[in-house]
Amino acid sequence: MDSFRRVCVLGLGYVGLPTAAVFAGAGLDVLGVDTEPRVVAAVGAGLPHFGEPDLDAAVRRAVEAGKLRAAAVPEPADAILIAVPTPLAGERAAPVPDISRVEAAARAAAPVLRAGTLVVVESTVPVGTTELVCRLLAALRPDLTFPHEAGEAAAVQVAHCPERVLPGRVLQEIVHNPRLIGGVTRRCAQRAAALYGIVVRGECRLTDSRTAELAKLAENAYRDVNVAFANELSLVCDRQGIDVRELIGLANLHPRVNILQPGPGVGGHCIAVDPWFIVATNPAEAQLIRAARLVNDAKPGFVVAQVRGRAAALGRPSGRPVIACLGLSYKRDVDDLRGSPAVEIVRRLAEERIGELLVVEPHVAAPPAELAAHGLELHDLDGAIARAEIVLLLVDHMAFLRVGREALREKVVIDTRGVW
Ligand code: SAJ
Repeated sequence: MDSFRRVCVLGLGYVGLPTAAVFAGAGLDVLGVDTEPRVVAAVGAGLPHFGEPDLDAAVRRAVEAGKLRAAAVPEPADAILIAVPTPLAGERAAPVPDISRVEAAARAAAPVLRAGTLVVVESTVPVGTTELVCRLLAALRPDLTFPHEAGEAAAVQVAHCPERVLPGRVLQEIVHNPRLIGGVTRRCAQRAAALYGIVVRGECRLTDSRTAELAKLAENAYRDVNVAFANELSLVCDRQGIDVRELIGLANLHPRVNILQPGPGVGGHCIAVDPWFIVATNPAEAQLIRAARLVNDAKPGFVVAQVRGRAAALGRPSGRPVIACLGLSYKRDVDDLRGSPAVEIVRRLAEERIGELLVVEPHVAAPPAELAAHGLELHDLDGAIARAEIVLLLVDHMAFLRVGREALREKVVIDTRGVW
């Protein structure tokens, strides 16, 4: 019977910190490790450094119980989880995965490995990265054996168990989602399944590390392709003078059709990123996945053109109508602005000096630097709508759904989410 008492989580971001809190909540001794001193200080004090429902209480409880600690460097543990970001690098038209943080985490973990340690890569990674981590660890620890060479007899086990949690529902989904357990060998997968079995209530499905790596990428590419289909339909409908929401509602009456919703573009650090991990290594095969990325990346430009056109049609002598821009985050009811199409749209409107922009984002305290650089500040919802001639809804936050028809009367409304 495998027993895991001590777990070390490398990377205390939106996956690593909730994961650390969940294992600590199950009674394990968890050390959270991060290279950012500010993150270590915050977590050590029981305070998450980003917003996520129920995370505050979970982290505070775990720290108060002495089950969760934070540090800058790893300590020996029964299991070491790597949950660091894997962003894109290179040119925007043909980006490539940057796995340098995974490599750095593996290098940081190497000195504390011992016979019996399980290493799990949770970060979303290109196919082959888990085996690459094995090779890297083996080079640094010639005194230990690793599964890519020693197979089932290896002293250290290595697996890929990709996170699949949806921001906004992370704590529930860590526990209740089915989990992919990709072992470099069968024994690696079995040990990882034993670890996740402590907290995961969903099915733990065992496979090899390469299949688990591609399955995770395929999930996000699937969603990206489906959103791209909806976004492409929105362009077709715009040209044909057809209401795309009505169209999708009608098409979805078909029992085997389920079209997603068009929006201002696809943002965040997963769906807009991970498909490129497939394209970068399979450029000839991944034509559809690449096309979907390009369709979704072009959508902010379409929204900017819409606003430009509607602003010009108002015919203000100053040429600059007041535009309320509602929402900056990459999706509803989160405070995450990374890769957000809303931020891109507002920045491009500011660069082109289209209108006087009143930005509203109830989930953050200050505008991001790229908007502050244009002198933009945050405004309150009611005041911004009252002053605006054009109301541009970019994110379907709950707070915006309550805006009454009365408040929007005689305004030009551009609702990129179709909620009004
Ligand atoms: N979006 C639309 N229309 C839709 C659905 C989404 O425009 O009908 C947009 C959103 O507004 C947002 C973007 O797509 O800008 C992505 O949002 P999302 O809610 O689809 O996904 P993420 O990026 O928050 O989280 C995804 C999830 N993956 C899948 O649903 C397949 C999550 O389970 C993953 O764990 C996460 O990526 C990740 O970390 O990889």
